[in-house]
Amino acid sequence: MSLAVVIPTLNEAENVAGVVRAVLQVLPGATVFVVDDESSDGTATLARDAGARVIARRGPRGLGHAYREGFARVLAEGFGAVYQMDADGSHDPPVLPTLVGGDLVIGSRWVKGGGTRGWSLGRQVLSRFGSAYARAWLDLPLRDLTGGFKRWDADLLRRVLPNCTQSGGYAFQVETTLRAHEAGARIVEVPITFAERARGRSKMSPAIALEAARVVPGLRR
Ligand SMILES: Nc1nc2c(ncn2[C@@H]2O[C@H](COP(=O)(O)OP(=O)(O)OP(=O)(O)O)[C@@H](O)[C@H]2O)c(=O)[nH]1
Ligand SMILES: [Mg+2]
Repeated sequence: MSLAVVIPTLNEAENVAGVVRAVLQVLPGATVFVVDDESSDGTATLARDAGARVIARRGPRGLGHAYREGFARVLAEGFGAVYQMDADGSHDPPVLPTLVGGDLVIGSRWVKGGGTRGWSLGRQVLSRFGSAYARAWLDLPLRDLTGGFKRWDADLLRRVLPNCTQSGGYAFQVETTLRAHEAGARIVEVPITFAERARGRSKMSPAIALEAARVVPGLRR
C-alpha cells in the first residue's frame, strides 16, 4: 500500500532534515510531505534536500490549515494510508510501523505503557487535563486527544475531512478524531513515549491552548 507522511513545519530548521531522513529510513517507499507555513529559517529547502516534497503554504497560518492542505494533496494523489507527525523530534520515527490495528491509530501518551520524557509535572498535568477536558465534553472513549502522531486509513480520512471545518489551530487534532469516532471508525491507541523537543522553539502558547479550549465544546454535534 502506498504510504504518505505529513509533517507540518513552522521554523524547524534544526529538526526537519533529521526527521525526514529518519522517516525515509524506517519507511523506504513512503512519500514525505512537509507542509511549511513560510518558515523564515530555510526549513523548506532543508526538507527538500532531505528528500521530502514540500507544500509551501500561504494564507492564514495554523496547524489545522496546514494539515487540511497536506491531507487534501495526499488524498488527491491516491495514497492508501497517511501518517501525521511533528517535525521537532517528539515523535520517534521507528515507532511508525507500530501504529497498526485500526482505521485510525493514535500514538498515545496516556494509555498503559505510554508517557513523556523530559516533561515537567506541570506540562504533563496540562496535557492530561487537555485530553480529559475534550474527552468529557465530547464523550469520547479515548485517552490522548491532543497529540499529532497518528495513522489514517485514507478512505476514513476522506470521509472525515469534509466534516472538519472549524479549527485552524490545535483543536484540529481533537476534531479529526471526534469525526472519525462519529463515522464509526475502528480507533485504537498505541502507547508512545513523547520526548520533549530537543531543539528549536515551541509554537505552543497560552493563546493557542486557550483557543483550543474555547473551540472544543463547540465541536459537539
Ligand atoms: N505549518 C505549520 N506548522 C506548525 C504550525 N504551528 C506548529 N507547527 C508544527 O507542528 C508541530 C507541532 O508544533 P510544536 O510547536 O512542536 O507544538 P507542541 O509539540 O505542542 O509543543 P512543544 O512540546 O513545545 O514542542 C511542529 O512540527 C511545528 O513545527 C503552523 O502554524 N503551521
Ligand atoms: Mg513539539
